[in-house]
Amino acid sequence: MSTDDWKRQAAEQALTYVEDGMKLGLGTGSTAAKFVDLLGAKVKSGLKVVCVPTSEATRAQAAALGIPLTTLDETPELDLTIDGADEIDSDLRLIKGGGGALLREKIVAVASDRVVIIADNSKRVENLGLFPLPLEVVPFGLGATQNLIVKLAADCGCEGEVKLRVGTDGKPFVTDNGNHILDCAFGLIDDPEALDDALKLVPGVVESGLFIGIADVGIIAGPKGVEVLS
Ligand code: ABF
Repeated sequence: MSTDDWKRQAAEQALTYVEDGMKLGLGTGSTAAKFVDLLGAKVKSGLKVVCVPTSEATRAQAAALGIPLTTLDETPELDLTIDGADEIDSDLRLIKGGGGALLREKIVAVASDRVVIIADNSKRVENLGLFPLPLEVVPFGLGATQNLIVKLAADCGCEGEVKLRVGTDGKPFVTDNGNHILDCAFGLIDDPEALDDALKLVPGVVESGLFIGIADVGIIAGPKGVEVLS
């Protein structure tokens, strides 16, 4: 079995949390995309749901599959969100944002009664931080924002390179919200809560990829089977 199979296994298990009539948040990334594919098949065979996508990419995928879509303006409270992650620890703390959709992902997750994270076992970590922490930042004042991030992170014992993400076109990556992403290679994060609190004090930081106290269930699939964290 490959990583792709494990992503699919986790996505299949997540389907068991979906009930007819639910309002769903749809995540972003290759694992979430597998869930969207499976959901599309269920919708085709009669499942009634209405969904809020967390990115334009997911919106396009879901629309192509005929999944009914809505927005958080029309439907501000959701029953369940299914999304992927870049890292997940045993306390269901996450790093997200490798796909650049962290802001919408967090808004949608927080608007949901329940959040289920699906992943292959390469995402399961003892300590967060090996994956560089993404921060969504406004383009204005980038240099000053970057300096303040470095300073406040150091106060939390986190040091490392803070790099502007560059897209495949060689230009700064632009999120669906018109912002940029800074990838912070701090290494292992001793106190994710303290770092998250500190980063939120930086005016140019729109949102951090640390998702703490947001996920309710983690479904991790790997060579030893499926592990469910809750
Ligand atoms: C989203 O997609 C993100 O928050 C995370 O960055 C990424 C995970 O992607 P994949 O499932 O492709 O590894 O869930």
